[in-house]
Amino acid sequence: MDSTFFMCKPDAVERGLVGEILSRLERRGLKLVRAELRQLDEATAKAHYAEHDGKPFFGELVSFITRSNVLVCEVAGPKDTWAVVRTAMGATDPAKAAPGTIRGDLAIEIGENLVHGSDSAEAAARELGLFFPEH
Ligand code: IDP
Ligand code: MG
Repeated sequence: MDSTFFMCKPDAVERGLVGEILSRLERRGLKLVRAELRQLDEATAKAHYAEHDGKPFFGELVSFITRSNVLVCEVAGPKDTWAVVRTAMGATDPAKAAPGTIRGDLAIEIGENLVHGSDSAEAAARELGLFFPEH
């Protein structure tokens, strides 16, 4: 099995959409390997989103992702799981995300786009290491 990192963001937990979101991944045939609700501290949020440091939305992004619990997950599938998950998530801007995707069906604002998924095999390894260092 091939694993990726996936996160239900604070808006997903606050809106009670975690079950709906995980259900979509499970119905697709993906497996939940581990999952934990936690409130991210600022250092972890900044490390996770380091590639966006310096962009105009970085401060807003860090305060959003740390404002309440997220569900951090390891999700596994037969191959290229990061890409399968990204397709299921839809475009970053929910207003432009296709119907049938998580963001396209359940969100509308870019700053409240419900989910995170690693964007490459390398990012999946890095992010799983950041959030589940004991494994
Ligand atoms: P991704 O989540 O689809 O990988 P990225 O470009 O990596 O998208 O951006 C990371 C996160 O930063 C997005 O999911 C979104 O929460 C936030 N973000 C990206 N662009 C904007 C923006 O223009 N305004 C506010 N938040 C943004
Ligand atoms: Mg990204």
